[in-house]
Amino acid sequence: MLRRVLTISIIAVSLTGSLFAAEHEVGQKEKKFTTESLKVKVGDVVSFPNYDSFFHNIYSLSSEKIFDLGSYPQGQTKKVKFDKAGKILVECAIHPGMKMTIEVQP
Ligand SMILES: [Cu+2]
Repeated sequence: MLRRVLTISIIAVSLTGSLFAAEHEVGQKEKKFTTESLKVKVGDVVSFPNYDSFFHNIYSLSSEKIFDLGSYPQGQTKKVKFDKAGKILVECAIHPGMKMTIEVQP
């Protein structure tokens, strides 16, 4: 009985977690990110649409979220889920001037 209650509450917690997870957008436009900084919550997803007519390659080497989206053309969007709190520096491998930070709050 106790085990069943525990299982149900674990399912409820994980369901609420995903229900409240928000999706944010950080576009790439004119060789810049559409925002220099963004605050999200743990579990949120950020999409990175490319609005430029050339390729971008979004990545991060910050220990809380290491990722590399590879290079992709105009019209394509890639998504990243942030599952750990911290400050993440996001850069573009093709354009060294492109930088922005995502603060993931617990
Ligand atoms: Cu770029």
